[in-house]
Amino acid sequence: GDYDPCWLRYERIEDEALAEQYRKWCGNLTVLGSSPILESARDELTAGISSLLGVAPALSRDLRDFPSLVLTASAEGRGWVDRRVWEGLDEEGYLLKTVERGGDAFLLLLGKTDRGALYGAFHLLRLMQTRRPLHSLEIVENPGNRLRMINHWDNLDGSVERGYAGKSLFFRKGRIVRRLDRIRDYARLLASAGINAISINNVNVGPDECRLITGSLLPDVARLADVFRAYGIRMFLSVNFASPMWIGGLSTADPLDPEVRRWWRERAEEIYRHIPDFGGFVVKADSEHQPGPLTYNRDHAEGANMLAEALRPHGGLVVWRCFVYNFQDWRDRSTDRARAAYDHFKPLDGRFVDNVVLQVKNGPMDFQVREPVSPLFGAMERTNQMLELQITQEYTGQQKDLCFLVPQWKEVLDFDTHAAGKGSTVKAIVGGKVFPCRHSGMAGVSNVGDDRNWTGHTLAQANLYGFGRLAWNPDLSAEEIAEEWVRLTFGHDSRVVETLRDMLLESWRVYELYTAPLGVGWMVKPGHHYGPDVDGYEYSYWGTYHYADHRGIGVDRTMKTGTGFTGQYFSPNRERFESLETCPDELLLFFHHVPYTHRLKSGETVIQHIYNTHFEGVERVEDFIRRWTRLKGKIDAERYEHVLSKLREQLENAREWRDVINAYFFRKSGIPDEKGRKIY
Ligand code: BDP
Repeated sequence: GDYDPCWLRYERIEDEALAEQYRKWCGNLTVLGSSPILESARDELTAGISSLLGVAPALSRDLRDFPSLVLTASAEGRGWVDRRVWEGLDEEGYLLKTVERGGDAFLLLLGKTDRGALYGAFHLLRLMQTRRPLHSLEIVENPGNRLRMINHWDNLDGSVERGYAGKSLFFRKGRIVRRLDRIRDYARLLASAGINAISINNVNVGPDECRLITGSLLPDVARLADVFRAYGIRMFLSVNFASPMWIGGLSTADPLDPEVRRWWRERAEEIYRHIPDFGGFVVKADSEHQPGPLTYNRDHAEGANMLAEALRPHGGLVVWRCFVYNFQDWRDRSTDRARAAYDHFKPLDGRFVDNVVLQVKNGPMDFQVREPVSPLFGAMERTNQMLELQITQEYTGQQKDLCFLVPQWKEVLDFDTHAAGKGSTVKAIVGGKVFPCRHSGMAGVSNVGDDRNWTGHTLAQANLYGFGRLAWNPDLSAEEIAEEWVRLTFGHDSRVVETLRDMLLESWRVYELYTAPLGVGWMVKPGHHYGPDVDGYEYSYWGTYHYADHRGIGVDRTMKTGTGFTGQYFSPNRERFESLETCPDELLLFFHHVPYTHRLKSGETVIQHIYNTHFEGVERVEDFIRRWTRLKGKIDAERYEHVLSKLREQLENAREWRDVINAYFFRKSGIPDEKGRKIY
């Protein structure tokens, strides 16, 4: 197609000696078994190998044809591996192994199921793309999370809520797109990164989108589901809790009403007639004007369980979001939005049936550049939980500014909740390793659209890739993922690899430097959320205040004098955040209201820290531009110029942030910059 292949470029390997070694393993591909997923794997191997090595593998279905590469999930394949290894493979796991056979050897690519084989095929191609040796392989892989999901916020009219990369890939003018070739390439990209579930429509479900679960659109949804299925990806839909009223002609959506229950059961039956392996529903209920069970004096468990019962006979899941809070008056300090999810859901632990999974945003507020980890993780030991991350950069530069989010996500995943003692990290909890749970995993809000490069900023492709890789293996480091992505996407020139890898790894911190300071968040323009607005939400009802005055800034969320939010954490996190002495600098203003002269652990005062970081943030973006320009000629002109223009845009943005934030705090505090720099 006329769009970017992203990390599946499969550029010809120039090193002839290496290509020759690879060809030895890729000359004859034998596929044992057949299914749409195995066909996808075979096609990917064929295309990838042809493109990387310049020769197509000979295809066969017969072992007597002297295979060099065997792709299978069959019993025959099992015969070549140790029983314990086979039993250690999860449903989606796989093995890449060199098998000696009568003085000869071949490469076995064995999945526990066809899906495993597909992931194995992508792994093999990645080894070649990153120039790794293929001899004496013995690689065993299992996914670290069962659910590895992408949530789209796409609307039927083709727009994308918080989308920064063009229009929806799926929808146009109230219908589902007819041409599916690009969807197929999207499925390839997702599967190659390990994604196995997708919800295609916005969590804010309008009347139009309700039609997705009716006969008028289900046949088209089913066509999309077919494409994704061939890549091991299950289709989910977001539903509106009031659908029985909006499209069912009922006068209520009360989850305990028998008519309402019947209506949902019938919907489920019809959906499964079209999509036999339908994944289930994603639900945003009683949140930001979306309807929900609370209207009927029912709680979230009653609401979620009702939908779960309708899906249960078919094997479907309810992904119920915990992004729930009450709108608040800024004059009323008795409530705190950060507390809301925990206050709503923690008391319901144990009440959700086992095909409900609660989806919890990484932080207690809303995808800010810096937030503490949500205290809900690990707090509901008898409830399925999954983590929600925002790949789309709503609050982190909107795919104009460079912001590689994997380092942030790593901090979230590695955070120790202490829910069941030391080592109860978020990744262990959502990986289902701390408390027994049937469903768990990770979801990411998509950052793609129909732009030629999929993500607006070409370098934002790394966030999509990184999300998938982390969902597959949360133990990968940010460095590994960054370098891998650069090699796949921009090749192996060492200057390119090092520069780009380092820029990615630094970029989140740089973005943080020039935006809202020390975890206070939210100093963004209301509505679209790009660029600074110092008092943007300060006197509104969204519950996102910073409380800056002439003496100080920050939100007191302590148990002693504040909202008591710190009390939602397990010890010792609770004490660590509660105390000014031990609260980490970068989260100081999230937890404490302090004077501008308060000294950070770094030794700087808060006000001097604000000035310094904002000057530094701009300088770091200038430095990005310098480093990037040194890559001229080493990267194709189109992508080189594109990234350069994005970086220049970012510099404008960073300057605006610096000047507005510094001026605001200078005027509030009256304290001049120690270094005498110009503050407007
Ligand atoms: C916020 C977005 C809003 C979403 C909401 C959500 O601003 O557009 O609908 O999250 O997650 O970050 O439901």
